[in-house]
Amino acid sequence: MGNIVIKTEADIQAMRPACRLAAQTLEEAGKIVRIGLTTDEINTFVHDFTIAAGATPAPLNYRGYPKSVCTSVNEVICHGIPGKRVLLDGDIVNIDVTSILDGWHGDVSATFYVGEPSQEARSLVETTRECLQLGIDAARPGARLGDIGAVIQKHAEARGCSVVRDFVGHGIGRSFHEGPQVAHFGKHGRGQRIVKGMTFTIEPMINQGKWNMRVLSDEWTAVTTDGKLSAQFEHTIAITNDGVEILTAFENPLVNSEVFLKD
Ligand code: EYF
Ligand code: CO
Repeated sequence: MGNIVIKTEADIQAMRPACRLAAQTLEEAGKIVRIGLTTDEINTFVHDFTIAAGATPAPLNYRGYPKSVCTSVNEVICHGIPGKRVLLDGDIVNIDVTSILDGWHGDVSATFYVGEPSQEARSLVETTRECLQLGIDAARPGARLGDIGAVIQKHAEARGCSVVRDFVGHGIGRSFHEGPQVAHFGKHGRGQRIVKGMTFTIEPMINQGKWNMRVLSDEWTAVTTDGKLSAQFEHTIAITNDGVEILTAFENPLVNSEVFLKD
């Protein structure tokens, strides 16, 4: 995954537009989620929106990945490839956007409801949203990466869910993936010390059932082995003097995600 690159204030300032664009793209993509949409239509939307902003979709051709966004439906944990899959009432879909703007990356994802979710789906998605927020709250100078994993794991398991082991958050900046690796499980006081100037993602993948995964024959799509639901949320953050800045913060509530709870 590469070395940890500590960013200066000027670097973080330069990263902000890429992160803002990724967040805006995800906000807009969430608005088009509806019963009957194909995941390929999400890909087209994200691709065109990104290009229109003068940016590049980082996933496209990244290590051979064939599309501009990942769309992970129901039992798909991550790296779902957009295609002919039609979204159905009750599905959940994670949209994972990474934009490159002026040489800097911003990486953000959220899970959206399609139509009316089951109680189980809603419980998993809200637990996962909470896991990300708890992880962000644990990130500050002087803390350790294990503190982030520990709070996420504790919350997920208290809700009867499990934490995916095979994929981690990552440092990000001029590269899509750099150090450190940010596990979403672990122990308080363990792992690397968090310092000012680190920029990394936290992107917990939380399963309704067991954490085990397998990769489909397309060699990209990671699914739960037990066929149960998986959800994910992600932000890119920067470690500041006394805490954290969410570089991919949303300007508005996410339509078809948290706004659902206000109904
Ligand atoms: C075995 C890819 C490479 N990898 C990571 C390439 O961090 C991400 N999202 O938050 C992320 C997104 C994508 C990604 C999109 C494509 N890839 C996928 C699966 C396996 C692999 O290398
Ligand atoms: Co990521």
